[in-house]
Amino acid sequence: MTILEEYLRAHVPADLSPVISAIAATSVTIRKALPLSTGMTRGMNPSGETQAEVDVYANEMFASSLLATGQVAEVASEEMADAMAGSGTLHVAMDPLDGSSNISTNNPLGSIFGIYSSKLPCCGEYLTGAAFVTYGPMLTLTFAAGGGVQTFVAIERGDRPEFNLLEGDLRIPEKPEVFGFGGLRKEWVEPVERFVASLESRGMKLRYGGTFVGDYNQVLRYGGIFGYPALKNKPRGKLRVLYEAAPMAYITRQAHGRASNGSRDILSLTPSSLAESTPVYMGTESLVREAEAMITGH
Ligand code: FBP
Repeated sequence: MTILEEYLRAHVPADLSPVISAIAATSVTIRKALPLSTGMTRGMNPSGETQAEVDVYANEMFASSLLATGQVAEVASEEMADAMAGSGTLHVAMDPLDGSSNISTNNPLGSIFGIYSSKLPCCGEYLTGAAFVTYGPMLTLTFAAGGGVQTFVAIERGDRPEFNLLEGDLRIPEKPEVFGFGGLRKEWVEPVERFVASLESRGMKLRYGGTFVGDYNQVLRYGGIFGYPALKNKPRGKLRVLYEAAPMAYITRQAHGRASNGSRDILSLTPSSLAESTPVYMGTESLVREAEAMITGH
């Protein structure tokens, strides 16, 4: 069994490796804290969403462990208005706890990280690595650092779990099986309504639980498409470019899929603010290109 530390030493650049290691170690702490903090706070994040207790806790834990690596120049977060400064050269943008509104229903949760080589906000093409943690039946860490997509699983060994390779060089299946689209159907723009109806008519299975990470794991495994589309009342959709869409787009590209805002590659977007959002369509390349053709009309 390949363990994470071995893999990082052999395959990941020396500045990125401690960052991935810190994410893995801190995810174990977050996992343990989940049952103890299921409440909501009175606080609001910069996107105007009520913060769950665990949003605030996860933000503090990940920010301090990332800065403690000495490799990080700044940490920006969905839960903070401004980035925190550090002494390194890498720029990390994170969604410390994705889908936190699902904690009380015990649905899968996630944490998402984009590791950039340029000051934030910046274009997705400056990503040098990306990672996401899934808090589900298993605790898994999926990441890409230029050499394909790897998934490691936490296995209880002694007092601290060890991360072992679960799946190497993940490729999104070309034969699509599942789809999941967020937002209220009555709010979808017309081309999206038509596109989803065509997926249903092809007998594809609906998989939507309301956590980006949990839902996208299904697409990465079975092939298909995840979308949080442009809405009639929210033409920029809901998911944030820097913290959510671009890091998952980086992993999608490394897994030979495609990630789009409906007309162009999400990694080509340059957000003008830290919390800027974008419509998201990602997964099996052929399906995403089909969605783009319907949305752009050509
Ligand atoms: P946060 O919990 O990080 O704010 O994430 C947003 C999110 O919960 C995604 O995980 C999910 O895909 C989407 O919002 C669900 O939105 P909706 O409830 O509108 O379908």
